[in-house]
Amino acid sequence: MSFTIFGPGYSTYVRTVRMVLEEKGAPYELVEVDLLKGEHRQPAHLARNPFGTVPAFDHDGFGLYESRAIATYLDRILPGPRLTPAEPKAEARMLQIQGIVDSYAYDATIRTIFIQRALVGAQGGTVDEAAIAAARPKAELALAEIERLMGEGPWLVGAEVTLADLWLAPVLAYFRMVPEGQAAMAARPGLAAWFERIAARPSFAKTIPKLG
Ligand SMILES: N[C@@H](CCC(=O)N[C@@H](CS)C(=O)NCC(=O)O)C(=O)O
Repeated sequence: MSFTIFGPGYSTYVRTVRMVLEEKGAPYELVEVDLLKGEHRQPAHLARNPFGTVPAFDHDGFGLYESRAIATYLDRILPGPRLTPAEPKAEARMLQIQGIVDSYAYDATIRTIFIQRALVGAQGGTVDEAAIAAARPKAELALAEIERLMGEGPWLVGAEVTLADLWLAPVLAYFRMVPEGQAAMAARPGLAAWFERIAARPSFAKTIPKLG
């Protein structure tokens, strides 16, 4: 079996799919598609994914895009610990947290706050403080909800690591690098403790992006 992920190692969603493969102990190839150079809008990548997002994925000629589809497929076909709970309520909780990350947390924490502070600001551009101010309560609500839903833990959906953990970890890894993320995490000790646990897993350590 040959798995290929197309996208940059610094993308949060690419990292999530890589973490799935690392949790399963499956080898894969990462083919760089650099967003900063606009390679995701070039014909070669649009042929894999006409929406121009990353990751795209290939398994022995079976092409896929959309991280949930890729991760669920890998979880189904690969041996190793299941990353989707069998119990219906736990599975629903996992899907709910994936939905919160996709629909609310990612836009506020990464697309707005992290990109403004860590990319625009760091490169001497004019930081859009109004956009950050508008995104901040949305980011905080998303994290508060995930912490509430997590309950006792130790993982986001109970006793085992699931796709929900792999959805949130790369997002918080970046958000913690900017002051708004540090403040949000300081206010959420349950989530901060969860982050230390997920960051201690080999799947996290093996996928740390090379920045700069
Ligand atoms: N719905 C997509 C979202 C993926 C996504 O937003 N990826 C970001 C990088 S982390 C991206 O491709 N950004 C470039 C763009 O939107 O033009 C998925 O689940 O795979």
